[in-house]
Amino acid sequence: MRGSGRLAAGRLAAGWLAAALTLGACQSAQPTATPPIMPGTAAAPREVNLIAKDYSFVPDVMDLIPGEVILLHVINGGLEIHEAIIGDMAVQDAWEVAEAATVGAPPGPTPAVSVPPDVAGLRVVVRSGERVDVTWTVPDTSAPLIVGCHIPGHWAKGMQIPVRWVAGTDGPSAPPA
Ligand SMILES: [Cu+2]
Repeated sequence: MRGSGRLAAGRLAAGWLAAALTLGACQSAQPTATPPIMPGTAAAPREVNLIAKDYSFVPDVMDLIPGEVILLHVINGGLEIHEAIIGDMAVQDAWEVAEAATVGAPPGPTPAVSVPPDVAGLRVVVRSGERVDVTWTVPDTSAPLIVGCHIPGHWAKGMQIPVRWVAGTDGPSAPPA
């Protein structure tokens, strides 16, 4: 009996391992489409989680609805300071250049780092282990936007993900078609 019990336990463990491997395979595949989401409003912002690690973002794409209001939670699960800058390529370039000037200064961005308002985008700086919450009105556009980190060297290490524009549902109050 004891022998067969061990065998059963072994099979169970193998099953869990296979399931874990399958999950791992799914996570490394292309980003999957999310189910329809309701756009956030000023009264009820939609919550969006973004995790910064050393040196990547999770998830690897940010789904946003043009014009909605979100409550963005940026969580730093890494050991280094990170930031999330949301904007187009001009915004990303501006911050990359501005923050490169901080190389050699004490760790982290200094208050002196800034860019012209028209290329500022949204910037959320988060220290290791911290979470910063920001309410933000998403631009009403379909132009390409990127989420990037420009702490010196981080962009080049892969801290950049695209915004994927999605169509929100009209919600339960939608008029009948
Ligand atoms: Cu970073």
